[in-house]
Amino acid sequence: LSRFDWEDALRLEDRLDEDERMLRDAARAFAQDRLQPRVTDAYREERAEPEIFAEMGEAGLLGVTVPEEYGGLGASYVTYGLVAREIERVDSGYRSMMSVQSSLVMYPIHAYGTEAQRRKYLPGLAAGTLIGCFGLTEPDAGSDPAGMKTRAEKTPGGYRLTGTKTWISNSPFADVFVVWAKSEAHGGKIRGFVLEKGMKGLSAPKIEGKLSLRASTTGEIVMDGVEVGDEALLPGVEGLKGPFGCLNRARYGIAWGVLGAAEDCWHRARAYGLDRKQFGKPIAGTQLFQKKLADMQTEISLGLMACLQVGRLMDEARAAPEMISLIKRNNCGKALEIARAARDMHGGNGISESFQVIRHMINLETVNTYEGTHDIHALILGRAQTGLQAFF
Ligand code: TGC
Ligand code: FAD
Repeated sequence: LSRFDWEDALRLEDRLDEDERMLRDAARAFAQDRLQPRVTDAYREERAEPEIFAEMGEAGLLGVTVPEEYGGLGASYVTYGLVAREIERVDSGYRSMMSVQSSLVMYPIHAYGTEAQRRKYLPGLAAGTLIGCFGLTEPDAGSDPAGMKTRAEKTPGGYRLTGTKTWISNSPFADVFVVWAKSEAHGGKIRGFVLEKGMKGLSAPKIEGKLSLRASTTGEIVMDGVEVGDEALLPGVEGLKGPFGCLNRARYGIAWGVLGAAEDCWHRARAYGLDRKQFGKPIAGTQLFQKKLADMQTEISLGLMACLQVGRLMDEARAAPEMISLIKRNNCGKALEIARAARDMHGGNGISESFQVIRHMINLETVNTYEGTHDIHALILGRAQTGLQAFF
């Protein structure tokens, strides 16, 4: 039997290929060198940093799975997950910026768009010189996006869009808006449209006062009769499966990402416990402390292996959406528990920004909610095993 590596208990490393390890290492270096030094101030000041997109683009971290001819890396879904894990090791908000751009904006333009739309938007989005956002959620339609009110009316040469989207990552500084609306001309079916900053009737006010995910900027998308040409329609999909096709990819990335945040909390708690002495010995030498470390190690190790398995199936086009619900739900819930435990294990220091863990903890409250809440994913899994839907 070989040596046990406490940081990689089930030897995930052995299951990655050389390209995956190389791109993971590059993402880790970028995240630690470029993002970690600024996150504490950015979070405290709720600072918008759109320049991060160009930095991520330069590092090759946007559109990891998009083909190279459109500026992406043409890499595997496993690689995409590894990148998400490295970025979220620093902050869930930075991962959010990256995953919206990659999975919710570049993916639909590539998968559902025309060749002209791909050529127009994808290279800039991959470089981070264009910033994208994704508008599905509305004030009265969150968990139930089928209840959206945003509508697209047909005009002689295009469409007129009216409605409001809310809780939209990146929208206040976005250049490219992928929005979903019920289209009269398509029998009221949900269709995707690509809007651009500066269009008449389009605005994106910032949502102020967020106490979670403060390093990522969130806003509304207000469409007050925005007129677009026919070429703004994403022709390749109709119905809710359009936005859900994007969400499958983003949720998958989140399942990896939250374990990066959890690992950061675990490693910090372990280091703190080895250093901090009470009752004449390191607190890491107490049974309760070690049980918490063992629980963290176990959940993270199991969660990572599950992500790898789903990632491999995605790369073989054999993954089902319910698999993604299973890992998104479980990993978010476990990461939140781990962050809360790490906060506790730091004692009073645990509430200070300098020790980082409370920032992860508060961020993970958002991640547990967006892209389908913990309970909504339970209902997706419940429906899949009983055949009975329990949403209404
Ligand atoms: P339902 O009847 O289940 O399905 C309607 C149609 O959609 C298809 N479909 C899927 N297709 C692909 N992948 C999936 N995961 C799919 N899920 C459903 C389905 O086959 C059907 O197609 P068709 O052709 O038969 O019409 O629809 P429902 O209305 O009953 O859905 C219920 C529910 C709860 C599953 C769904 O609405 C849901 O998942 N709600 C959660 C909403 C959500 O996740 N919103 C996310 C907004 S974006 C976001 O949060 C970004 S944050 C990003 C960041 O900053 O990182
Ligand atoms: P609700 O749907 O009102 O849910 C409230 C509570 O009710 C939850 O606990 C939920 O689980 C529960 N609930 C709802 N329905 C049921 C049911 N049938 N049975 C049992 N319980 C139920 N959206 C976008 O489109 N694009 C983005 O870029 C984006 N970014 C976001 C960034 C942030 C920071 C946040 C906070 C949200 C973002 N969202 C985005 C929106 C996010 O997807 C929604 O907040 C999420 O889907 C939940 O919707 P809701 O907030 O309306 O809550």
